[in-house]
Amino acid sequence: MKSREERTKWFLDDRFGLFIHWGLYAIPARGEWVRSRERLSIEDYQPFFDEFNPIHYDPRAWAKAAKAAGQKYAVLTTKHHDGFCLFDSKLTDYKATNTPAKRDLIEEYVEAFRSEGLKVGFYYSIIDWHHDHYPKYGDRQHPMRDNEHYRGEKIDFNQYLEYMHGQVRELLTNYGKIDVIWFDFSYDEMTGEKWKATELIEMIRSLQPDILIDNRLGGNIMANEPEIYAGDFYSPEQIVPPQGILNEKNEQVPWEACITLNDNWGYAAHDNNYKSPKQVIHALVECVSKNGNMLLNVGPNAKGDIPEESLDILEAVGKWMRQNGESIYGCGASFLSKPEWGRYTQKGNYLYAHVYDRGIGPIYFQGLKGKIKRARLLADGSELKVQTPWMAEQYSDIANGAFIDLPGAELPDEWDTVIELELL
Ligand code: FHN
Repeated sequence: MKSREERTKWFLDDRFGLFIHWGLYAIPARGEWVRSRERLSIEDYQPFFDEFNPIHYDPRAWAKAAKAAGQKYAVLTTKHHDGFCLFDSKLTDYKATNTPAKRDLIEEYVEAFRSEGLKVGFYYSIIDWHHDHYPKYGDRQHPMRDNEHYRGEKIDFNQYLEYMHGQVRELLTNYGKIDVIWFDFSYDEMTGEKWKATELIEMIRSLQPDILIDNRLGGNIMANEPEIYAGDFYSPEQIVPPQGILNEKNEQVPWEACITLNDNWGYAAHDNNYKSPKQVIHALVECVSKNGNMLLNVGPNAKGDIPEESLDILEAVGKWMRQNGESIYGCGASFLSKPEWGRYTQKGNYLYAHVYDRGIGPIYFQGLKGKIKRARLLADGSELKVQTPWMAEQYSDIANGAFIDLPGAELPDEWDTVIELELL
């Protein structure tokens, strides 16, 4: 079996993925936790099952949008906490093929994204608010957590685990090579071997030896000797870890920050608090500058359409990526510390200066005197000259610094102007 380093090579090269949260919750359109927040019973939620028919669902269009945005892989919810399966599971009737949709939405997703050259990942919720044998009363977030009807209910959690493991087996058997399985999430005593995680991982590795697994089954991926189920990558959420992710031996741990475009993972009709393309680009650069990936989320609506606001952001990010993707793909942290004017990413002897602040005069590169073989504006390949300005010796550290002048008072790209430096 490949080492984690071998398995994650493509992941660290690709850097940028699309997260997709989609399911019945797109109909109430108040986010994917609507059942928990509003204490909706299965009966309250049933009308959404009875009407689910995403007539606009076109995963090929989704894949094209992701590809145009510069995203190299995708992770789609096969089942979220509400227990609704987008795939044709033989272990439940609570699935898309039994709704008016009458489609295996996962099969179509896999075919479409593969046809556009993207890698495919499955999100799978180990939490299940629909299954009879999942804990309810007193649970941290189950919709029926404080419903007296369920106090003292007798369940057989092993029946749930048999179901959960069985569905993971279906997902990793019936849809060809899967590149990522993204479990979500462990909490309180519901972690690790409570999920029979070792047995689950052994089954996964027997079916898909090279698949990447996130760290949300439990355990400690940063430990000296992580548990077998601690995962291949760490999964910070709605944050870019200030120092990146290192283990107890101070070694880099692969990580991927998952970020929403507005404030919801699942479709929320009234959530218009979208991030700007500039914020998304800066978040992606921030992740890569700290050896991380970014998984950027969209929440399609009940008809199967990705919201226009999300598509507009993806399109704008894609324009920047087409001009500057070399500063993202296969890049990581630089040997240099963060500069005053922006960020560095690096790939071998290519250093990428992400200039956010134009400042006045030339851009100063601490520590690079005599080390720059060639400087180019990455977006158009135009030459930039390394030159020490007049009087510099009187006011700055030119013993080891270098200066590169940018034409004009404004940045060529106000979101992020990237200078490619080939180092000697
Ligand atoms: O509860 C889920 C949430 O709905 C969403 O899926 C995020 C995405 O990472 N994960 C959990 C919250 O941590």
